[in-house]
Amino acid sequence: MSDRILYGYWRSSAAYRVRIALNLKGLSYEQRSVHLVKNGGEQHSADFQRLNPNQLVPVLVDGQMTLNQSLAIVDYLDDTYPEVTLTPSDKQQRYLVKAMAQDIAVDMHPLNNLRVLQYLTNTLDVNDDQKSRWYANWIIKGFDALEQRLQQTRGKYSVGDQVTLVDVCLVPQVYNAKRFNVDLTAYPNILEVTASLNQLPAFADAIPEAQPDAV
Ligand SMILES: N[C@@H](CCC(=O)N[C@@H](CS)C(=O)NCC(=O)O)C(=O)O
Repeated sequence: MSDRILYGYWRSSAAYRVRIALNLKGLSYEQRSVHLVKNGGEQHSADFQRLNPNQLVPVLVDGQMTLNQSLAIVDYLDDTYPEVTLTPSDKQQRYLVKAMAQDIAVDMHPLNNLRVLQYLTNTLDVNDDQKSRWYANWIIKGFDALEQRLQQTRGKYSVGDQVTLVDVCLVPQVYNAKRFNVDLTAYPNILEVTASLNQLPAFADAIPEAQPDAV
């Protein structure tokens, strides 16, 4: 038992980010699964809404602290457990890392979130082909820009040779894109960086299929 609890779901990319960050820092945690589809979605249950009224995973409970929003959680972990930090101390690098992470987590990911896709299908009557085009559109817009930027910033990883918050956001986004069959051949930098990251145990242990609630 750990007094650190991560409420998440194996296929949630935002929870995947937090798993990577916890693993990189060597912090143990108990996982509690919030099934995003079963029974209309457990994220909508009264119990879960007490933890996060926004009805989204992840939520991290760490002692007295209960936090949602994966980027805020990683920030909190960096402040609280600074032995391994995911934002560089150099000011210019630090804000570059934050901006690139937000390019993925703020500008790309929410457009393809489950509730957005469900709204397209269930309320707007969008068909499967249109939904796939919607999905791919936002991946391509985001990855076109990221691919360009990586030409300037990358080393072994997204920004130089240290693992940063950008990497924590990138790997789950690439996982999602592959899951939805988006063609990524135009993004050699993204694919190379992701391949290097996935060799690290902290990333390998966080993959969705390795989680206890994976089906
Ligand atoms: N900005 C939030 C996003 C959280 C989020 O979108 N979580 C998704 C899974 S990746 C979710 O819970 N979706 C449930 C739904 O759409 O109903 C974060 O970074 O934590």
